[in-house]
Amino acid sequence: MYKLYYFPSNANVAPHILLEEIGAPYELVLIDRTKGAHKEAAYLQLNPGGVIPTLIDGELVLTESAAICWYLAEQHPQAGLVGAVGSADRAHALRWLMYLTNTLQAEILHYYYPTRLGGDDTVTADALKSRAEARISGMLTILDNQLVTSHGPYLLGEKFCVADAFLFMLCRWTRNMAKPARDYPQLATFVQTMVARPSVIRAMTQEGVATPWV
Ligand SMILES: N[C@@H](CCC(=O)N[C@@H](CS)C(=O)NCC(=O)O)C(=O)O
Repeated sequence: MYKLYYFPSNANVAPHILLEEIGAPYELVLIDRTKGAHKEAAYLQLNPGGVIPTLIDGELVLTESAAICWYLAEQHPQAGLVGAVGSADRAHALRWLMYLTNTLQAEILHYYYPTRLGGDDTVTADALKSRAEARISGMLTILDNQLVTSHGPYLLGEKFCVADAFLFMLCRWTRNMAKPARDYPQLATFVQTMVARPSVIRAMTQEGVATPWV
């Protein structure tokens, strides 16, 4: 049985949705960030960076949310979360998953943790935060345009893929920004479609996340 270490609404949301899509048995293990549990020795042995999430599958200990998503999709081909090896659909699913994790997710982390880059000076932190928000806006526009290209409601078109769970998680993280993902025309349809998916409803409810989710 899979074990997913999580904290509500953290980077575990995408793998959690995919576990629900797949229907495989799994256990959720709360890592209480409010008590610093993600920096305790026992968790650091699993996840040396002390970040959430971590997936356990037997002997395998896997960190990095996007890698966990990809692993789950590959382990359960019947769930249809990635196309066949060598297919264009698979290449595009990986392309968008990579874009989301190494571009948009990275920038969102700058928005939430500006002092990590700029130190404790509040003027610098505010400037970094606002710069990050402007860059995030450009990235959301690229994603919105992709949903035009694919004809939606998902990144690759009518068929839900592994990257859509990740996109939903990041859309949620923009919810308090001046122009959140839900205010972009195609992303608005995307998030509405996602919040109606049973896998999303189950994952968000299990994590105890209050509505509205995005
Ligand atoms: N690249 C990592 C980033 C994970 C990450 O930053 N998780 C946040 C929660 S969303 C965290 O644990 N932050 C605690 C910290 O940075 O100390 C992944 O995608 O798994």
